[in-house]
Amino acid sequence: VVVLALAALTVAGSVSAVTRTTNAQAAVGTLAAAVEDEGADCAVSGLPDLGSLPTNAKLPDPFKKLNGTTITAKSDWRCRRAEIKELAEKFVFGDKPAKPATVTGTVSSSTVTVNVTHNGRSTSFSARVELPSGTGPFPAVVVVGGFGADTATIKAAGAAVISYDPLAVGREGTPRNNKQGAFYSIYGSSSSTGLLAAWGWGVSRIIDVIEQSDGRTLKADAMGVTGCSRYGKGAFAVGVFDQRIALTMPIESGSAGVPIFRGIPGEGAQSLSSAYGEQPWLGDAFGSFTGSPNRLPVDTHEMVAMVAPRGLFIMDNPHIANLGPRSASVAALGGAEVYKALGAGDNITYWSDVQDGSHCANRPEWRTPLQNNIRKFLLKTGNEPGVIRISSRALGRLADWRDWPTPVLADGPTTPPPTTPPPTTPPPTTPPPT
Ligand code: MCU
Repeated sequence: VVVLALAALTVAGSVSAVTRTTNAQAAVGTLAAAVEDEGADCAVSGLPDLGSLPTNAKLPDPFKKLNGTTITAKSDWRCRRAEIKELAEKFVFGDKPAKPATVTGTVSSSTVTVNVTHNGRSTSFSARVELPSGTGPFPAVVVVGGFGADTATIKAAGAAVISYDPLAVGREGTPRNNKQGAFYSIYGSSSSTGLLAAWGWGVSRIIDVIEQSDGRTLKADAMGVTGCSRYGKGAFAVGVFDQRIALTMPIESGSAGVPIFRGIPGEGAQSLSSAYGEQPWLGDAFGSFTGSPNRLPVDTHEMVAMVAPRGLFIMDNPHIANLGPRSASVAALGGAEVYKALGAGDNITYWSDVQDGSHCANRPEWRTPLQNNIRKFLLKTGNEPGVIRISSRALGRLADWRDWPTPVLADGPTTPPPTTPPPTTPPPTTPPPT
């Protein structure tokens, strides 16, 4: 039974009220998948070629499959998500390869080490661990890069902090044809995969090692990720591409992060050509779209949707137009339609109603929602509903960007399981013996 509940959010000062309809949800503990790519068995066909992409000024319909039909059941989402993943890899991020042939390593109370061997090439990297007080095993939040995340609050909530240096896995400052770092020592310096997918690959390997450990220190099934600015782009990509991540928390991610690529005209966000050219964050294939985002067959609202139904807490700064906070709010609202259709509307929070305008500041407004999200998705001791708090300084309107409805998705499978039909003609009667 689906219970419809109307969650009216507080109108406070400059916050615009957003009213959402959310469905009752399944137990939070089961939201993250046991594997990195839960839809890997979906046979995706019909991926478009670069040359045949239509122009679409609106956000692509997240519910419409590559074959042109619209999904009708919640169970259809996993293979529709697999299509979006393929599109996102092909045209935006570059390929994020599956788990390499050999991943080994160690987990201690101070370090996670990772060793990878694949196709005759080897690499390794490590990350610093800080445990909260109390007795483990602990959930953990991977902090991408060295700034902007409130690590004290994360630990106070009861989660460990894993400080991950993404630059060891995908270095900045290299030309696209000579990428460097652990990822590229395995897949080659001319790999067309961008840094964000490479950074995501590195976090996935950390999770592999935690999974393979004795489980006494860190819990692989209670992992979160966060990071600010370019590392907010990274944190977002980590959560989008690894379904073992139970809670994704990008902060002030800007272009190549949460904001829709199509972009609100005149907002003043970092342009796609600037973001594409500044660092090889996005995949090489994205170069075809910096001047024509309307040809992209995917946009970031669908990357938000790829995180569904898992926990997502997007933090944004409405004071810096260069970060594209209005365009980010549209991505969040668009992706939230998928959360709602899946009955998981309570699992997404977007929060740009903050006072301090400094980039990557430690913000008091986010402490309580940060702790609530950690309790709900990592410790599994809370169930605070998600909220959409868009600052009126940086308000985007989804209605301007979509030409598709949100379907009501059935709970059961689309096609009923085959049953043996009852016999329609009575069996021939044997004539009585004469
Ligand atoms: C918002 O993230 C980036 C931004 O895209 C870049 O243009 C700028 O150089 O750096 C920002 C950042 O990472 O700041 C710490």
